[in-house]
Amino acid sequence: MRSDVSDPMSQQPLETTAAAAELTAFAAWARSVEQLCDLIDALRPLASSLGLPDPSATAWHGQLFGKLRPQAAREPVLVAAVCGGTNTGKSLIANALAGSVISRSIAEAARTRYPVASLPQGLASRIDLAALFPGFTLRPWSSADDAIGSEADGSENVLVWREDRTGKQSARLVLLDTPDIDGPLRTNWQRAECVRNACDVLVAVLTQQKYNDAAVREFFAAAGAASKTVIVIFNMVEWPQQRQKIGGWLATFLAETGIQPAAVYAAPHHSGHAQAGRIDFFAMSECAMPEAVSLCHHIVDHPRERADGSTDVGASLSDFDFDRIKVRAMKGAFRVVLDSGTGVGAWLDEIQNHARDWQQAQQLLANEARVQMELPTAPGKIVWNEIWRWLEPRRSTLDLTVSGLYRRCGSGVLWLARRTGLAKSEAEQREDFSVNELKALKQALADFVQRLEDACQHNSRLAEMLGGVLVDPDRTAWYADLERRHNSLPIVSDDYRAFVRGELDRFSRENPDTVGWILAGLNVGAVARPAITLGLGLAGAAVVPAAAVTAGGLSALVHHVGDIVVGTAATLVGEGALGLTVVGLKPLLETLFANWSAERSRVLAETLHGVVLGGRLEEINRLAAAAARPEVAQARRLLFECRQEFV
Ligand SMILES: Nc1nc2c(ncn2[C@@H]2O[C@H](COP(=O)(O)OP(=O)(O)OP(=O)(O)O)[C@@H](O)[C@H]2O)c(=O)[nH]1
Ligand SMILES: [Mg+2]
Repeated sequence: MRSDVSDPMSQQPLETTAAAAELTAFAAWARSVEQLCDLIDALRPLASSLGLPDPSATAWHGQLFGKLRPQAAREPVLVAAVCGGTNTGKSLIANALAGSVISRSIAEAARTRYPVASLPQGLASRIDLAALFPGFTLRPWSSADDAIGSEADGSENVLVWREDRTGKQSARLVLLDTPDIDGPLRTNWQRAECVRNACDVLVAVLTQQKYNDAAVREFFAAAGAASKTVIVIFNMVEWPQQRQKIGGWLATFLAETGIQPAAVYAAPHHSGHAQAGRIDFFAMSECAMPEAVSLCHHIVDHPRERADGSTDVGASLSDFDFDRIKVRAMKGAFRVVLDSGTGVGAWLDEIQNHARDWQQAQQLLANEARVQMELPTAPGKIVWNEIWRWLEPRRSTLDLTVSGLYRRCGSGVLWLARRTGLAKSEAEQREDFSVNELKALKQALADFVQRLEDACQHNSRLAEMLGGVLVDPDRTAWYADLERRHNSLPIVSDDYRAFVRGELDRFSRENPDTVGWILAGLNVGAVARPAITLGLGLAGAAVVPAAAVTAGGLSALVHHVGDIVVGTAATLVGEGALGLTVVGLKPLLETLFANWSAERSRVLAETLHGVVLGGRLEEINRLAAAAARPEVAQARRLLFECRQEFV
């Protein structure tokens, strides 16, 4: 989506060239870039859980977060960085280009630890430097040793800056010295990479020894892929004896990196000059690249040649066609981000592919990891007590009469039943129920683990996640945990209470005269004996008992419960004597009992899963749902829109 960014470059109006107009157009994409970054940040933790490598090391991430986001809507300064292997003379060269010693050049390797930026005068107060160089802590320059740092320095990424004191630096040029890309300190490489990502122009410092090292090739290939403009300087050359060889070295370097340099220079090996901080550059006109040269036509048209034939490369930088180089680098960055094989889209593909693996794992668990469990007969009082609780405040005089009558009848029935061994006290019933339920649960646990093991055999993702849990587990601990959790389960939950109240409220509204019917059953033990399949709380298998209540799978159970409740009441109390009918009451009781069973089953299933799987089930669900995350679709839409414009 295009945004209406007000002209962010108004502080320094551009010439009305075609390239300048193109640069202004980038600002319109700043919002899309910002949104894309936010979406990627939101998806990163998920991608990491899916096992994807951290994207921050990828080329697209570097260009998106290190270049496009900071620069799309910002004043288009040209960022030029001196980069290369350790001890190749980068600092010496950066100082020469800046016309001043901004970064100490030292005989030992890997000594420059922090990038040092030379800014045009006035820029620091005009732009937000920290935003231009994300990931760095900005520190004003105090001496040429700032970049050396010390052993005591931590891993903080510092970028030292100062404004140009010569007054010669182009008003839109930011020039940087950078740490090495191949020395022993990895943090140096990373800092150099961050600067490389942000820059438009790279001054590649190569030596005979290092022009073809793997780390060097890799570093510059990324710059080539992102269409940065590259100036190659072969340093420490035996001059002019080795001049003929430079063409060969260069050809290898270019073939390996895909770079087309805008200019190529040789800097002769000269200890005396180097120690005095001086270095000379000789243009290798025989190595010029026709295509790239057009970006720097001034260099060719007006070479900044000195009397001795050397070139003032620092002054040449000011002659660059800034706008065209900037546009090229910005478009190059977009191309890296939008590349269908290696860009953001490929990362989203990976997320979705991994998520699909998890969907398969999820499906397998849903199909396989189910256990049958015979729940013991539930004491009817569990539900009746709830009904009674609801009735108590509503009892009218008439109700009280009826209630008293039935209570007496009921008590008589219970007394009889107990005497004949048919009924137990409520506490005894509950105790029996609890013991039997735990026994059934333990059996289900053993079955469940067996099924999980089988599932792991057929799915590597599951084996990865569950293997550690299932291999040689401390099963005694599981059983103890199961028992502990079971003990602490309330037999009637608050949710169920609320549900009963709601149902009874509804029922009494619709059947104001039938409250008395309920009383008929109060002292009669209603029995629920549900046979339950415990499935995992996964898509398609979620909460089997509850689903079954509505889908008819439990209809047998429901009728069973209803029949027992009502049938017992009729038989023991005497239907004819009391003149009661159970027609209206039956569906209500069915619902109340069936839902108690459904909820109980769900809670037991969750307990069982909790014991064996802990939070892994939620994790599997989360991973399987990754493909459908809205951020993925939104990111794809943004990529599509950008692709229309930039590819
Ligand atoms: N003889 C000679 N010495 C050079 C030349 N260029 C650089 N040096 C020396 O090489 C050493 C390293 O130079 P630096 O400019 O510090 O190199 P660097 O690439 O910045 O090194 P790190 O930042 O430590 O990776 C210094 O002692 C320089 O004086 C050259 O062309 N000839
Ligand atoms: Mg250095």
